[in-house]
Amino acid sequence: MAILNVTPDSFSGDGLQGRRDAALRKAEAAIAAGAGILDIGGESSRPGALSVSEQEELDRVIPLVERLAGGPVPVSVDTVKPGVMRAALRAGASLINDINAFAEVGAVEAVKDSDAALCVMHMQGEPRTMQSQPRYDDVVVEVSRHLAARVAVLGEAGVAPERIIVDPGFGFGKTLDHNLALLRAMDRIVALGYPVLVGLSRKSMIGAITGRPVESRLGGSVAAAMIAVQRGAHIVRVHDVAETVDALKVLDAVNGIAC
Ligand code: 7PM
Repeated sequence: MAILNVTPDSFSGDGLQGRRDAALRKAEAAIAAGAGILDIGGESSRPGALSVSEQEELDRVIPLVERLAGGPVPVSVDTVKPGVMRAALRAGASLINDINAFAEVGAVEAVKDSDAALCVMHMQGEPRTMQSQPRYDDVVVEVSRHLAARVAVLGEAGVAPERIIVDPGFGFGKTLDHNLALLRAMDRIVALGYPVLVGLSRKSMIGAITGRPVESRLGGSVAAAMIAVQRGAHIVRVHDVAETVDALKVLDAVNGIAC
């Protein structure tokens, strides 16, 4: 899954249309590099980030979804807003990726009657404050329970289990130790019985381990993606598609899986 952010901090200068054009070129490059899903996001979920208005997020994201849906790879939209979910589905999105696990009022309603896949992610707290003092008695148990509870809410609303993807939410209200515990226990997230998506690419845990700034975390990120897949993750959300695809081809070759 290739990350395509359409936020002012992700592309420098030249306004909304320039950012959309840059994102479109990036999407084409990601597809050529072997991405299987494009994940389009219009709101930065960086810890401490300010939220954007619904109209601004729609303006950033929907034209891109319209351009890319129906193309060679499915389009995912990374949003917590029910209005953006509805518009994304109308524009042809195949997956809604909600870091808030469809907990916003109206989010379940917005997605339940579509046939899109739904990614349910674990987060402790909210993006603005989640990294201040994350605390768990047992991070693996608590993340698993929370994911199962959110999946149950979707099921009660009539969402077929085949539509669900779960994500432990690396870095979302978690210390390095919490993130490492979750990566070590990937089999227990997999045991929930749904495809597992993980986002480790360039995250601060990679910085904490390697001592490198965000622009120098390629090697650490590829290693983390490999480990997650080897331990059973199905989808890796990454910035560096070509390098990650190469690494996973090596893994598949060793494991005897043709690709
Ligand atoms: C700044 C800090 C900007 C962190 C962006 C982020 C995930 C996600 C994100 C994830 C799923 C990033 C995050 N992370 N969606 N959206 N899983 N499903 O590093 O881990 O891209 S935003």
